[in-house]
Amino acid sequence: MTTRVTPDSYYGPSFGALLEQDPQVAELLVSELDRQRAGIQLIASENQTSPAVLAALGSTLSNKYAEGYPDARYYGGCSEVDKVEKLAIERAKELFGADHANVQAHSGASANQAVYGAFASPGDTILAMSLDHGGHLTHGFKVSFSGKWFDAVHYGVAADTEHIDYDQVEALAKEHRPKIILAGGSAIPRLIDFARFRAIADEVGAIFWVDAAHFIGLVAGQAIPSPVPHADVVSFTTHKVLRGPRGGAIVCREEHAKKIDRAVFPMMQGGPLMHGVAAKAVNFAECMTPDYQDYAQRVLTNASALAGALDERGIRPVTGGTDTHLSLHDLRGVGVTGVDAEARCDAAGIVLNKNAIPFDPEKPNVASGIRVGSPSVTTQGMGPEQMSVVADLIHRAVTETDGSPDHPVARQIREAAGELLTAYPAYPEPTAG
Ligand code: DSN
Repeated sequence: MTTRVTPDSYYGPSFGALLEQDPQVAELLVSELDRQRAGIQLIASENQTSPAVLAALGSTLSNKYAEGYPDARYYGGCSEVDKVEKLAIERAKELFGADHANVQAHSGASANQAVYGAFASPGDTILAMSLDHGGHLTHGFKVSFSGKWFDAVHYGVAADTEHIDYDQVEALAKEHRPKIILAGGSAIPRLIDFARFRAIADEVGAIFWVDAAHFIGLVAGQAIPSPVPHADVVSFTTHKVLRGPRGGAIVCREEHAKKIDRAVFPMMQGGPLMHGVAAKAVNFAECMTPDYQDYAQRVLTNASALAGALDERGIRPVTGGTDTHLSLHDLRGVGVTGVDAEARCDAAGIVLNKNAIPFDPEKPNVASGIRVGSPSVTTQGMGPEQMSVVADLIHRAVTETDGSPDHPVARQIREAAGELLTAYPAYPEPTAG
C-alpha cells in the first residue's frame, strides 16, 4: 500500500518541532505552500526551489557567525562553513566561467550596493536603464540609495522597436562620461547586446556592469549568451530562473576581486548568511546538470509560446515577443489597466504582476501592462500546449471578469486552472511505502 506523505514533508524533519512549539507560524508555512500550489504562478522573478536547497536553508548553518572570508574569519569555529563557502565559490566560478565569485550578498540589492561601493563614490555619475523602460530600483531610481547617492543618467528603449536604444546609450555615455555603465533590469524581454555595451564602456573608460538577476539562470543553463566574458562585473540573484535560495552573488574579473570582496564585507554587510551560502552551493551544482540545461531551454520555449498565445488574443507583447523567460504585455488593446488585470487574474487563480510598459501613459501603480514569466510553470513540467491554455485563461480573466472571486467566469477559470495544476503540480507530494 502507498502512504501519502503530508505536504509539510517539504519543510524537513524539524517541521514537527515547529508545529508543536508554534502552530501559528507552522500553519502559515503550510498555507503559503498551499497558496503556491493552488495558483498558476507567472511572476517572472519567482521559482520553486528544490527540497535539497530548502534543506540547506533550514539548517544549523544559520547559527554561525563567519564575518570575513574562508581562512580569514573574525570568529573561531569556522572550519565547516569555510568548506561550504569554498564549495559555493568554486561551483559559481565553474558554472559561469568566471575568474572570481563572491557568494555572500544577502540579496540582489545588497549585491548591487557592493558593486557601487567597489567602483563609485557618492556624487559619481552612473548610466543605467530607466526603471520605467525595464530597469531596476537600484539602478539609480530616485527613491533608492542609488538615486540619492549617485548622479544617475538613464537610457531607455527606442519608441519604434521597443528594444534598447544603443545609440542613445552611446550618446549619453559620451556626454556624461559615467564611472559605471550598467545593463540589465527587471522587465527586459530581449537579449542584451553585451559586446556593444562593452565597446561603449571602453570608449569612455567606464566600468561595464551587468545586473543579470533576471536571466542568469538562462546563462547557467547555457540557453542564452553569457555577459561574463564581456563585463567587468556581473551581479545577480539566486532565486529567479536559477531556482536557488533567495539571495545574491557577484562574479567578476580577477583584477576586481579584492575590491568586490571588500565592498561586500566589511563595506556593505556584516556576517554572511551561511545557510544561504550552503543553499547557493547546492543550487550551483544543480545548475551544472543536463536536467537543468534542459529546464532552461524549456523556460525559453514556454515564455515564447505564452507571449505568442497572448498576442493571438490581442494582448500585445512589447517588442513583439521574447528571447528570455519573461514577456511584457500592453493591455491597451483590450482596454484594461495593469492594476485591474492583476486583480482579475488573482481572483481567478493566476498570479502575475502589473507592470509599466515603455512610454506608459499610466502611473506605475496603475500601469498599462502585465509581466508574465515561465520559470515556475516550467518547473512544474508544463509545456507549450499548456501555455496556450494559460494564455486563454489570462485573456478570459482580464476581459470577462471584474476582480471578484465570486464572478462566475472567475470560478470557471479557477476550476480550469485547478485541472491544469492537478496535472502539473508545484511541489508534488512524494509517495512512500
Ligand atoms: N522585484 C524583482 C522583480 O520582480 O523583478 C526585481 O528585484
